[in-house]
Amino acid sequence: MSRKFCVGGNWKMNGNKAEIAEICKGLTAGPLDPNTEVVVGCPAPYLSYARGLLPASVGVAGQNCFKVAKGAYTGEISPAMLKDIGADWVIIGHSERRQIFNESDELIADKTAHALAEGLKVIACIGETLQERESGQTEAVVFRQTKALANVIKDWTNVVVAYEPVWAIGTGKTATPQQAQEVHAALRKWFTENVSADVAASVRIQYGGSVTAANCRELASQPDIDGFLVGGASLKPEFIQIVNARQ
Ligand code: G2H
Repeated sequence: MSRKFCVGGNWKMNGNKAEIAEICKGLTAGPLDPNTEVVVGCPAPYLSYARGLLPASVGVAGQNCFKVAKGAYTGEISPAMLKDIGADWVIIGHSERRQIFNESDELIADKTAHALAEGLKVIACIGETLQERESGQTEAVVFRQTKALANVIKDWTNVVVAYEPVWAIGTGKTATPQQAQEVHAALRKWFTENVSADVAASVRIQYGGSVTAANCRELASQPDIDGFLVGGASLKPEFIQIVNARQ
């Protein structure tokens, strides 16, 4: 089964109107590989602004959402609100949410279930810390995180999994293509054994963690890497080269 390559930009808490306009100008000029699905994760206050500046072919994602539709949850944003202002995706469970904001596997699963029920597509992030990798727990950790998602996801069509080893995030330390491929292949095997062969063959698994124009091609050539979630480099013109990594 062929999986459409999918590259997400995760701008994190960066940018202002002028800078976002510049990034959107670059994405509009492209050229972007038509065989790659492109999504940008924009800070919530600028989602509508970015949506207005980007071509329709580029999806716009929130970087977080809450697990219910509305109510007394000061500071939170619901999937319905994201949809209402033109976002079609949301990034959930990024390691910065897990580590800085103490989000648990269960909360991330609840958010994912609700976002999907509201009609958003989800980039669901998983990944091990350096300590977990060094103590040989990489698979156990990513399987546990994926299992929490699988407990609530009935239909994986609108889910992209982003494998982001925490030790490679924003550190300039990329996983080698072999290290990334090894975990992606293990995840696909986990899907075969715990969800279904169909989902294992069709679910897209992005790699994230210090992806750049310089390292994206070799990573993109790995059979189980179906795209990237890109932080720092998504704020720069080189993001276009990353989108086009398979060309
Ligand atoms: C990982 C990634 C984007 P960076 O957080 O999700 O960021 O590419 O800066 O490591």
